[in-house]
Amino acid sequence: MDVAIIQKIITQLGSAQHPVILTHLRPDGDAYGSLLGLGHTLRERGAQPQLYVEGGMIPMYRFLPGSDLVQNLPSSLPENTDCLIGLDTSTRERLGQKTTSWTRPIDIVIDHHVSNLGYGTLNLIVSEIPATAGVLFQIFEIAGWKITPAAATCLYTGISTDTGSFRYRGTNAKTLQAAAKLVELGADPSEIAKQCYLSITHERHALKRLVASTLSLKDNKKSAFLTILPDFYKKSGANGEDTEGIIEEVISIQGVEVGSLFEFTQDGGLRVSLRSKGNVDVNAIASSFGGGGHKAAAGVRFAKDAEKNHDLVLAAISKALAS
Ligand SMILES: [Mn+2]
Repeated sequence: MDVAIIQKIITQLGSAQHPVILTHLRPDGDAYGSLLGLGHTLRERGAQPQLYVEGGMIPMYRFLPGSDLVQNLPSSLPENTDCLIGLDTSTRERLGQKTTSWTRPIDIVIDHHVSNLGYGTLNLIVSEIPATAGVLFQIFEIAGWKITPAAATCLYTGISTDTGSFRYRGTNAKTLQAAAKLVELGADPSEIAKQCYLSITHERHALKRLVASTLSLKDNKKSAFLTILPDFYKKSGANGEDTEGIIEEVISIQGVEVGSLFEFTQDGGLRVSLRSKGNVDVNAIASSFGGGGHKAAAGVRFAKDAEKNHDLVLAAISKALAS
């Protein structure tokens, strides 16, 4: 953590009256948790933050306190904006198509993706902390800002979901200390776990079953992959956001070192998610195709040549497993 940058961020965040906070497309628990965790904390300090995300709030995370504060991305930035913040988002494009026409630069980027090159005026990218919500927690601690029970719940949710419920490599004593503090401040671990892990919809479960039936294994059963075809959504009644967590189905298999999920999209594109138990760096694989993420969890999207790229990614995984 770069102390000088943190102090600058604290000064700028602390003086903003009308900050706008953004996060990435297809938001997950850390995206929403960070967005709302920062939103609550700045509101507590008297500011009037606007919280935007492409598509607004998805049903699964509506349990988060203040979820009605999250709005769909507007086509233009409010005129009184005095600080523009991007959270948990590794590239400028991932903040959403609509934001590309905004002329204001991103003032502050706070993230934990190792692939983030820093597209903000101030960039705090801490890849040793396994969730952006955890980076925010550290900032609030250093600043001495009050973390309300609502903010604690949102930050805890971000840390819990991005660490796979404190299971992934990268979870360390500091992660658990942050989680413990957030529980002391009002986060309820079992209620959050119930909402995040024990509340999947029947549609999502139907999609999971369809996807699980596509399981293929290769490289001596060290590589396992799943496929999503466009008609799976119609068959299951599920939505795009319901794919979150499906990849756990493959990486959870004994002996599998790399799990991948290939989603063939309606427009002929391909979305690839990669997970590793830790011996293979999937960020390196994703980066070689223009994607990125973390060592144990990464992704890449292709606009075309879905079949060809599917085979190329599988070949890259084989090569990494053989080395
Ligand atoms: Mn994250």
